Amino acid sequence: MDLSKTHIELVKKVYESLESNIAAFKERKGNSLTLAEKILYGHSKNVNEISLNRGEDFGDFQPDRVAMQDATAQMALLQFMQAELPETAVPTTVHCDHLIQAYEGANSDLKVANKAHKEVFDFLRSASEKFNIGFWGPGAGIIHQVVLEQYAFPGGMMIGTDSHTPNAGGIGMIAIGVGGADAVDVMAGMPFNTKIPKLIGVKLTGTLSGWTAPKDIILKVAEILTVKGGTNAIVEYFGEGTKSISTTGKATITNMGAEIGATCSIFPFDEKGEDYLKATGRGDITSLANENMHLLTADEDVLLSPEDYFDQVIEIDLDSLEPHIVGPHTPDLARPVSKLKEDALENNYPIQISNALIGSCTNSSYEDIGRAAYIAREAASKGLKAKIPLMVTPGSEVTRATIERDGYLKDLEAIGATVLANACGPCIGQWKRDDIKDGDTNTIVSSYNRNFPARNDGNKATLSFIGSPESVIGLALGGTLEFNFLSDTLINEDGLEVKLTPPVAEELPEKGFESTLDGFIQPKEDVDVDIVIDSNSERLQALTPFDAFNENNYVQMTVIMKAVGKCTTDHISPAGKWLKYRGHLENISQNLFIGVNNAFTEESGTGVNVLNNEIMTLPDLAKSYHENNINWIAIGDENYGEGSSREHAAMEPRFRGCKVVLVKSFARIHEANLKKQGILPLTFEDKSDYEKIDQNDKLTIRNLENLKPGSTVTISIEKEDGTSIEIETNHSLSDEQIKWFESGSALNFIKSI
Ligand code: MIC
Ligand code: SF4
Repeated sequence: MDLSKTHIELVKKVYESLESNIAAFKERKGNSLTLAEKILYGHSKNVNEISLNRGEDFGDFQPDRVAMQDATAQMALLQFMQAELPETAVPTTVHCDHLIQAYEGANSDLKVANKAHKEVFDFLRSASEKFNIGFWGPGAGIIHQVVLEQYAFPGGMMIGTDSHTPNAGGIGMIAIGVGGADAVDVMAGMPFNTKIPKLIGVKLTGTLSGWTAPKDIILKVAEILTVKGGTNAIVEYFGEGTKSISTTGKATITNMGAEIGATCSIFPFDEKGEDYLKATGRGDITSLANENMHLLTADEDVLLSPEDYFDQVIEIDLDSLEPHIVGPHTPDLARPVSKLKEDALENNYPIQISNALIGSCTNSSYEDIGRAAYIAREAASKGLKAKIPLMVTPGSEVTRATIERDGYLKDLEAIGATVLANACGPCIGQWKRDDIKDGDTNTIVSSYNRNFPARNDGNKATLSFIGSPESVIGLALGGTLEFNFLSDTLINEDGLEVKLTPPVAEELPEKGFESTLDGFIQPKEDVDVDIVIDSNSERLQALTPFDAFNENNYVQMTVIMKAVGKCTTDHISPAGKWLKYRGHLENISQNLFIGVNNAFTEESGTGVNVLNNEIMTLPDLAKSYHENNINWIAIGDENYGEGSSREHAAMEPRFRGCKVVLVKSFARIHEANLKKQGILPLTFEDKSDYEKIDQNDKLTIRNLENLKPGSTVTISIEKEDGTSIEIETNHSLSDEQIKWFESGSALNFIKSI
């Protein structure tokens, strides 16, 4: 079967089962349904038994597709190989996008990447061939754009080993970011088990206009809900305002739902969706979707009295929404562009911008680049150029070829832009900068989605701000955070004062998209492929199963570190130069906790070795404890593990002897990843107990063999002076997840049944 697209037969089957499941669920609930409920419960494994207890219980779901990107697919496929199955149970794709480093521009950067990562790309290609997985090679595009263009369909459900998988929610799909082990379950034919999400409704009124873009909607939502406000919830958008937003604009919004911790976000299917499906060569799905609109939109009552159906409702008026700029260091630190200057001066942010970047999986659509190109064209005609380096990362080869054909790339190049490969590049630290040294404080602006410290260039002193592509181009022309492109003027090359006008561009290409499958490899049928992993490889390492539960491991655990404040997966296992080791657990463990601010030491990424009181880097400390068979526990603050889906942030501590992670609160994907790998994730019953844990304490948990869903876990803390105290903690393991814990990992459990 052709694996380059979703086949109409699959969509038909999905609509048939949605029809009967939704009817059954409606009867059980005895009430109208939101769109999220329809698609989510419509995909439940057993609609008659699934719990109605949102935000508390776990449920089993059956996704229609799986997608993986190169940096997470390696570990996922290494785990899938252990299941010894001939092929994946549901259609699956692999996308090579994260490993390509941005330096000189698309062509030469791709050549360098193909050489540097040959071993990994070969592994991914042969594993894809063996397990009948569609393979998108380097240069074909960023996973979420390719998925939106080729595979996403309204009413479908997919999981992807990347936190921005919810991008596909823009066309009405429930698309959830997961760790590799969750993907392995589904590829092995098992259900996807997750906490049944709560429902947040976002009502959009008015219409977007002028400089304001879809990005500004999600930046506003992030400001309102904060980085943890969406945890274990689906965000459903509704209201008149949704109708004026293009499908790719909607995808920008659902993509960045990851930044508020949402399980996923979704928009109803509408005319914009139809246009998009047609433009991307999927008119057949449009007709089918139109016949099934009742499955792809919320019930009328929900729109009339949303408060009765959602756990929380917020409202945003698009008529009065201003462009926003967020950052630095967190995506929920927002202000309208008119306040940027004042805020920057007040906080001493470097006013001069060093680089501007547009594109990424979040904002690289035809419309985004079209609006950016409009501003560039106007600027060039008025004698202006970008004052600072400007980089563009297109999201897919289909879009890149189209924007090239339609002259948009030329417009951007004319004001000084460099076009990079169709890949993540600087969004994930794959950016070789020659213009600054490590430690140099500087400001950058991008249209990406994440801005945690060190994320883009590995330099913690870089202050990264995020805005829409149009805002970024505006700032690139002004060159400083002081420039308000809405109202200020610029002096052009002839010394004249000029002003920019609001951008206008087509949502979709009038001449259609360039149709190209460049970089896609269809697995050959009936070919027996051997996957070879060189035992001396630095990049790939076969996995060995983790040990099963042993109660003695939870006695007198040493505290390796106590994270203070934000501790994202970029703090626990950064990407950038470490992406190279994503297929080699031992080598990548050398980055464990390297960005963590530890309460017990001054310099981030360091800890005190209890064996000799020496201060060492946390990865070295973890290694030393591992070699000395010391069981350890890590302590964390709020929203621990925010950000990426990378399961390395759970596998590395597990590999190095971590038994428990105890925090004030968890981000969803990271907590799930810890459970999958056999680490016990616990939260403080009383958050102030966090203060009671000191460097030299020894923590003991007894009776874990009697762990039950909902039971509390008592930890006794033995202090250095011989006294001890007890604290209560909570776990969220379900019956099934307790079995994973007892087996040592979810994978060990699957293999045992
Ligand atoms: C990210 O945006 O942080 C990433 C890199 O895409 C990650 C995945 C990874 O770490 O490989 C994500 O979002 O899940
Ligand atoms: Fe790639 Fe950045 Fe998108 Fe992650 S957020 S998938 S790194 S472009």
